[in-house]
Amino acid sequence: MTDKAKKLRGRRVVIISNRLPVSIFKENGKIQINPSAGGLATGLASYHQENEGLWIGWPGYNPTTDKEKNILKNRLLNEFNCYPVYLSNIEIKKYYNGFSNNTLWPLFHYFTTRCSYDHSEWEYYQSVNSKFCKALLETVKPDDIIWVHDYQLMLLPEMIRKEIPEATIGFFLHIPFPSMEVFRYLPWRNEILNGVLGADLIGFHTYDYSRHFLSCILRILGKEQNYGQIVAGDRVVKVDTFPMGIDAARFIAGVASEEVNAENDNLMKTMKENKIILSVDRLDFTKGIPERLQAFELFLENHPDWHGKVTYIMLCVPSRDKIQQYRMLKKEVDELVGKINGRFGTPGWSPILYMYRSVPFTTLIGLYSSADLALVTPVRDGMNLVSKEYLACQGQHKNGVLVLSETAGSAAELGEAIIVNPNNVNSMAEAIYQGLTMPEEDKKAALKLMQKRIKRYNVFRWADDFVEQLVNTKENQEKNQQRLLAGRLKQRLFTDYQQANRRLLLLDYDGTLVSFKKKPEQAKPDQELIESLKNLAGDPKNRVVVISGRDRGSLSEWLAGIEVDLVAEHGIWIKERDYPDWESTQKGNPEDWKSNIYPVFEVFAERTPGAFIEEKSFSLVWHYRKSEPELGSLRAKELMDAIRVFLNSTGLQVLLGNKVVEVKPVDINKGKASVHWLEKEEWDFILGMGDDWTDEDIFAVLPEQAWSIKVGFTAFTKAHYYVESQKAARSLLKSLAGISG
Ligand code: ADQ
Repeated sequence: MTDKAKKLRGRRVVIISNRLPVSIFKENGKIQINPSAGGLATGLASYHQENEGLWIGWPGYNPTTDKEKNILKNRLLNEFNCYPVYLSNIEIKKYYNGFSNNTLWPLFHYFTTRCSYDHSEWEYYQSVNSKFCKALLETVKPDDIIWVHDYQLMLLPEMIRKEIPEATIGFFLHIPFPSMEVFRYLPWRNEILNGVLGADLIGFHTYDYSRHFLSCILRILGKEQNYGQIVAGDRVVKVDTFPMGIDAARFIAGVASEEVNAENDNLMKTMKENKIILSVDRLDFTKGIPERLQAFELFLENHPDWHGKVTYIMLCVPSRDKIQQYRMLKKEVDELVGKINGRFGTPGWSPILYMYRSVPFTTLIGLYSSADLALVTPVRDGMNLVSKEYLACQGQHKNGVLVLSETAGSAAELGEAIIVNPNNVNSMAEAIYQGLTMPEEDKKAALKLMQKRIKRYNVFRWADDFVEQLVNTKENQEKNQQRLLAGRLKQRLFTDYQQANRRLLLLDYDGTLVSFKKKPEQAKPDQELIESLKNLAGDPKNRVVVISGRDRGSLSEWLAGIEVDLVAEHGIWIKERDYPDWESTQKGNPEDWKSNIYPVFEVFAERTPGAFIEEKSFSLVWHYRKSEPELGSLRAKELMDAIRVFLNSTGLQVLLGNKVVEVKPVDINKGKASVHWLEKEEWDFILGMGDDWTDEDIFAVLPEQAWSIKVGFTAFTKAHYYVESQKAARSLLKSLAGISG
């Protein structure tokens, strides 16, 4: 058994994408089904066959009767392991041409002025996503690994999660994920983000797209990330980068085939000695076709010695031609080609050979392998498989040069290409010249390096990597799930509590007993909390200690009249319930060091809108909860670096808390304060609960059998258990307060 097989343990991978990897057409009244030729389709289809999985999607063809629908469904299932989702004409219009291709596609490619924000199209997008969900539910098996693909189905992961909470779900986006500044234009941005967060693993082609997504999650949904991990309810969702590869071996083998050699011979006869420039794309405004034509025109203008010696073969696949903007682009491209051929062409030479159609695989690799230079210059492209396919086909007949746009995802991997800015027509024209005149040795060296990468990280490695990480993410989630204080575990806690006679409860305040507020002084306890604390503290078997970073004044005022013990400023001040006064655990005059640190805090507060300083008797706190989150955490790190210089041998420490930077004496922490109570008696029930990492010091000093509870999930904590939110922490206390005896 291979490592991969062991990991999957016979589990089926169910791929869901808008289109199935088949083309369907009617010939003499009979339906013909063929595998389709696109990059995603062929690459993933080989993977799909190897794993005997299932592929759910729209077959691109609408049978008119139920009988025909069923026949087609059975054939797709039996011959191709495919399961069709039939879409009506209005659904295709509104969900596919509309919301998918007229809103998400242009927005995600930074063409914000081309976006339409149409509410009825959004409604169809939702209903078609649920149609896909329904289709999945009809055929899914309990152990399946579900892999959702691309921008047409961004709501689907959340929909599946609602129906099958324990499902293993991956999501991969094939197009760019735009920066937050662009994504936030979308009126349904929250719904789209939450939709995707239903997955366990979310994959993008490049690090930049992952970074943009995480930034949107933080800025729009307010969810923090930790090494690409986001807490969504009781699940940790992982975001990572998986640059998609191609089935390189298939292209390499294809180039050597007799059929392709015959294609090459034919082409060479037509082209004579001419150098061949090639471009291959769907006719889409993201592919930069008019800009590329202008660059070629400029190249001919600047280098008349190349007239008659070079032919640009421009292969365009018809795409989305039901959309008006695509029809206009077609017209623009036709006119530009006509203009350039008219301006430079001679009776024996046409500078541009324009083919507007899809071609068979052998013709495609024939062109790839005989082109001296490929112009891959999209203005934006998620990855761009054409660049990789071209390189895979090179080296047998020619050592070709790749001119590649810096805004194609593949530019992150193919640094040895001639990298251009697709809007800079001058530099693209020069890149053409540079590529055509490059010494053979340089071409060979660049090609070798890029080919090595393409062969190694092929589409199988890509898919295996994704699925393996998805399974790992799920396994980690399940381990974490066992620590969630719910069900039987919670019941055991209640029983332990009930049976104990000497109970110690160590409770953090902000984020545990009350939720975070924009201003620290707004976090007063509400009536429900006061009741719970009164009940708990009023039980003679209990000792309840509220351990906080707050100042004495606030705690005394807010918790007045409740029989709790108090710890202020992380342990600088202690107030036992039977004594009227606070006691300091510190000696010395804090004013000496405060006067040095305060001005530094001030400078950082001025440079960070929303940040402010809180002064406590033995500590200084720099708050950034109200600041723009990314700027706030950047400044917090800078501030910590700046402060550390002052702290050498001062007996002070600087700590990063929940949206705060705090400077305080080194021997002060919540753990030390907890020991004061831990050593007081022989407790038979100990519970410590807190949300932030200063509470880790409490968890660290608790005995093994204690109930250490983290509020909110994090992958890194010393606590044995966790509750999912501050609300859950409150409800736990309320339940304990209700247990008598
Ligand atoms: P596309 O925008 O379609 O894909 P691309 O990655 O270049 O872009 O894939 C196009 C595929 O179509 C290639 O496999 C190519 O061989 C094939 N093709 C192009 N012209 C053809 C023709 N005339 N005849 C036959 N076949 C042709 C989207 C994203 C990309 C991302 C892919 C995969 O926009 O950024 O790389 O998905 O994730």
